[in-house]
Amino acid sequence: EVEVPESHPRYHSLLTRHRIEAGVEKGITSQQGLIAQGRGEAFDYLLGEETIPSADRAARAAAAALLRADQPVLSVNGNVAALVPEEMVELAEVVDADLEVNLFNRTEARIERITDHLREHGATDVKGLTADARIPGIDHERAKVDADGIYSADVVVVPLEDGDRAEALGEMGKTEIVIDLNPLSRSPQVASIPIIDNVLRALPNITDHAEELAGASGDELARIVDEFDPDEALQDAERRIRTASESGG
Ligand code: PTJ
Repeated sequence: EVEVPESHPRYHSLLTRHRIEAGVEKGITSQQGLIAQGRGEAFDYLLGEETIPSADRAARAAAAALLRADQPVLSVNGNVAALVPEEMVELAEVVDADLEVNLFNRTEARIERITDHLREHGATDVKGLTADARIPGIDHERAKVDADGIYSADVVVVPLEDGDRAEALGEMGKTEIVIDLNPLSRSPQVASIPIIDNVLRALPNITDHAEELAGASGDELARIVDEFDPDEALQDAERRIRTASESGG
């Protein structure tokens, strides 16, 4: 690992890049993951590299939806595994969700490596290798999911999901929570709860909200979910980005 001094103005951004690079070296993250990271960074820069208030409200709604769920599942891909393995395991514990490795560029070898990597970070049961069900309307490889995991889940967290799959999961009637830095991307646009934030900040934030809402009644949780407006959250993030780029960042 490369040493980055904490005083460096782009410390967090550089650290994140190194984690993704290390993920590629370990065979956890795909080459395309590097490109995705670069795209994400540009949007994060324009968002001020902070959790904007509308993204915080989305994270709270996500926590409420997860706590209310009968069968919540957190989907893990190569970027998420490299960036936030511990945070995924922690959120799964707090909201009693399953973890499922589900890849855009699916290979069994990478699923196995990510599963091991999550276990090293404290996960006990990791789904994704059984792949005995299919998401309807998606081409074969990308449709593969576990029957007792994403396929039957009522609430799914899909960070950095591709648009086709996000849409297909939504059509299956699931409450879909998407974390993506680009508010114009199709996946957050079709999500029930889009969180326009970096996974590095969004995941621990959902966990914090879930811990805080742990004693809330079912009615209270339902109210938090119902009051959340996805279009407003998307528009707010887009406005932030446009204002930042007009003023030169
Ligand atoms: O490991 P796999 O095979 O499942 O592949 C995962 C990637 C992410 C490579 C794959 O799903 C992909 O190609 O995604 P896209 O189409 O490049 O989209 C990635 C989206 O995530 C973009 O909208 C980025 O802005 C966003 N993004 C990138 N890094 C982050 C992010 N959003 C939140 N936090 C990040 N750290």
